[in-house]
Formats: sequence, structure tokens, C-alpha cells
Amino acid sequence: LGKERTLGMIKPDGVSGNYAEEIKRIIVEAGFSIVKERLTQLDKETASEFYEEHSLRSFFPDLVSYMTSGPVLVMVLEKRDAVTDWRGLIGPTDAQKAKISHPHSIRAFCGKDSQRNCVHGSDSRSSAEREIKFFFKDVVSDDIASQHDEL
Ligand code: YYY
Ligand code: MG
Repeated sequence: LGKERTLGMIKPDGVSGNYAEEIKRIIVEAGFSIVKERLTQLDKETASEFYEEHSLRSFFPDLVSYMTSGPVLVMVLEKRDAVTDWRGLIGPTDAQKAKISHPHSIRAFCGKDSQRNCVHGSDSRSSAEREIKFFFKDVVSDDIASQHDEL
């Protein structure tokens, strides 16, 4: 009752740095259910569409190459106030700033800077709806090991 869903993602640096298990432990500890999860490799087109709101920003080309540099783990997270609470748990965009202002946040824990910040979270309920559909509408052919676990 009163539960909400948001999209969480462990970005390429988080997956390749072997942070996924610890991040999932933090997520569950904070009271979220991991409703769905899928490991996938984004291609240029998919990463560009996911971040299309930033397509005119100077950092966009670097962002797309970072996001396609290795697999990402996308997750549907559920709890009351999931959108706000997940944004709070991940901390500010710039991981360097997070280490100072939000030392217990996930980005402080495993992020590097304002680009390689380890995790993503939807910024509003409408973004969450769009982003969950974006990754979980149907099974796509590039799934690694066909992972789309229902936990
Ligand atoms: O929602 P959030 O991820 O915290 O930040 P956004 O401002 O939406 O930017 C999305 C994404 O773009 C960010 O996670 C890293 C990248 N980025 C960047 O590479 N350099 C910046 N100066 C700002 C954002
Ligand atoms: Mg954002």
C-alpha cells in the first residue's frame, strides 16, 4: 500500500569495480525491494535516447561513451517514496562533492567525479515511469546471459 517504483542503475564503473553486490545490500538494507533486475550492455543509440534530455550539453558525447563502456545493471526498486528516497541514498551528481556533503551516500562510496558517479536514479515520478518502461517493457536481444530476474 502506498508503494512507489523507481529506476536504479549501477553504471559501468560500478559493475566493473565489483560494487554491485554491496550496492544491492545497501538498497535492501534501506527498505527497498528489488522487483526486477537486468544486466545489459548499452549501445550508443540506447544510451543517447536514455539521456536525450542532456543531448545539447557539452558533456553528452563523453557521457555516452562512458555509459557504453561496459555492462550496466538496471533495477526496478520499490518502497514507499521510492523516487525521493533512492535519490537521497545515491547522493549528489558530483561524487567528489558527495564525499564531502553526503559521505554515507552511494556516490560518495563508489563514484569518482561528476561523470563517473557509479549509479543512476530517476529524478521524478514521471521520469521513473519513463525509465522503467525504457528498460523493462520487453526483453531485448542484447541481454547478457538473458538475465531478467524476478526477485
Ligand atoms: O540525475 P543525475 O545523474 O544526478 O545528474 P544529471 O544532471 O541528470 O546528469 C546526468 C548524468 O550526466 C550524470 O549522472 C553524469 C553526467 N554528467 C556529466 O558527465 N557531467 C556533468 N557536468 C553533469 C552530468
Ligand atoms: Mg538526472
